[in-house]
Amino acid sequence: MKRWSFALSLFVLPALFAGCASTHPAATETKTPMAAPKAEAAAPQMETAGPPAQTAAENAVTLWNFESKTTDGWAGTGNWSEADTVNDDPNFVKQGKYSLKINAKGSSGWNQDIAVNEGPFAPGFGKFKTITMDVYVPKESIEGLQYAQIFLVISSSANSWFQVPQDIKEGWNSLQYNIEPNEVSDDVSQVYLVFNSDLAFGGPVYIDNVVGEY
Ligand SMILES: [Ca+2]
Repeated sequence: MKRWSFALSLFVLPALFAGCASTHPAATETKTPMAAPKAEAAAPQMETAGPPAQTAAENAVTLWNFESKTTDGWAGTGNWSEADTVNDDPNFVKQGKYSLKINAKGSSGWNQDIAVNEGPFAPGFGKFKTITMDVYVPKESIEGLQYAQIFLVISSSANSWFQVPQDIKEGWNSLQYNIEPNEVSDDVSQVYLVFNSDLAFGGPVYIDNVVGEY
């Protein structure tokens, strides 16, 4: 929650100070008297946000970690409507107590119905440079497959179908999806995890610790 409020301040404050000639924090403070009244009201928030050194370290937002003991809005559609559940087996959790279990058994080829999220989404979603996540693939889920991938697909007004693929292998995978500039705007409507494989998955895949970085 702390990160969320901080991330919010990252975007609110620059917007409030947009009237100033410079966005440098020191320059902004000295120019506060020239700014509109609402800019003065925002000054105490800037103090709680801390010095620039902390800003650099706090450039990530946890998007989904499933510690709410829910799927955090992830669900399958159509024939896959029962595919997404929350997992509490610690063997398949990277952080905390819970992860997302996607039952991919029988999924073959391109499957964009297996995991869809319609929000609400974290503020500033359109400014992420990367989205990372930890994925656990049990041996029996992927055995015999020549290739298996999870595409991250982000739908927004900038691009209704921005997609990035990543290969997955048996065991833990640390996946990083690079977001191209101007391909995702803040008005995200859906995020998909699209499964793609040559043959059918034999079981579930677990997702945890999905993080967006600016
Ligand atoms: Ca977790």
